[in-house]
Amino acid sequence: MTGISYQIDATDGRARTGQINTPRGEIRTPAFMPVGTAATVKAMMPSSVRETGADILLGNTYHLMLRPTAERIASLGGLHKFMNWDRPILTDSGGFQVMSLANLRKLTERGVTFKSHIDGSKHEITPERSMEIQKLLGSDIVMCFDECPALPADRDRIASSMEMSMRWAKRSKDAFGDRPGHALFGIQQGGLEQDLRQQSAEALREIGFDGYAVGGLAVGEGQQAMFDCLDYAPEQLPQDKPRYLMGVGKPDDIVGAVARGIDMMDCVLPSRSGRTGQVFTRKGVLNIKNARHADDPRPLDEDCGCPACQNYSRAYLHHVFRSQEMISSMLLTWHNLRYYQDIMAGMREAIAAGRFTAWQSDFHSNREQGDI
Ligand code: PRF
Ligand code: ZN
Repeated sequence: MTGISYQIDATDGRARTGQINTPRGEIRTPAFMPVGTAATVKAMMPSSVRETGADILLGNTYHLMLRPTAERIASLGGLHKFMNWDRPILTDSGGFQVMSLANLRKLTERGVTFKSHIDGSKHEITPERSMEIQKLLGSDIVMCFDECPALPADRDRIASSMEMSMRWAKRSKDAFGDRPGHALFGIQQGGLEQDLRQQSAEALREIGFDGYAVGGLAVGEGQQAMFDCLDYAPEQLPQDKPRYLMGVGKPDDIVGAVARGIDMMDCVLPSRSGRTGQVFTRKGVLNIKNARHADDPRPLDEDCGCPACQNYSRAYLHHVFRSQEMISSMLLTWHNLRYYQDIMAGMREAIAAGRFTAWQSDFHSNREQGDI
């Protein structure tokens, strides 16, 4: 029915490795999806994003419907052609971005109305309209239209929000219909309440999806609370379908999530940090703006194969960052995305070999050495 299949090749503890097969190519899991909000992964050519090891990008309904509009992208041949990325694209459904970015938001059973953060114009997204927009974009993996409160929030608020998101999930599925070659993912909500997460998982299973996201985390609860939730949430979802943790996270969040049964993630952190001078390395985080890098001939990370590390010193990267040269964003983003993809590749390999526990110990001990 979907033309998209998921196959688990190996498991190690609760961690899994496998692949999602789509007509636009395979997605090796666990997968990290770079964020291409405005039809670009900022500061990167699509070919470079591919060179970092990405199999799939994330795009955003909210941003693209406002500018340049989904209809314009459709008339130009769809998002893949528009941005020159021919591999899979997953699109988020818009509700989460409306709640974090838009003005004068009004949430009703029907959907959400809001004013654009760009020009103040008025818009509405309903589950039906979100499915229509994601279809116009030509998204390969479509997300249900959902909603969630920032944490901490009252249990009553979390429960009623989850229940509405489950009604919206049904409307999303009905509006999505049958689209061979395209997948629709449900999104579990329920905050940090185990019973609400269970109810949400049951509602989604009943409707039936091609994959399942854990939503409503990384919204202010902190890493330990998120991990406590991930100790049960993924196992409430079907075993034989991909599980996607939305909007996560830092490198250690990603490793902890994979250890708890998550197969896909996305986050702006590696790309956004690349533009603010924050660099992720095997030994931890450094800020290239810091004066201590001004005379340093070493690469960012001795073990990284990216163009920033192969061809440039920390001193050069410090200089171009301080001079606000565009190549600074380009090189630092490339490095951070490559580092994230190297983590994913390392985890896939370790899970397949049954040595994921040892891999995690190495990952953490490398980062504790200090003196980056
Ligand atoms: N729902 C949707 N998108 C999201 C989230 C969610 O809960 C999150 C939560 N971390 C990030 N992006 N639709
Ligand atoms: Zn590098």
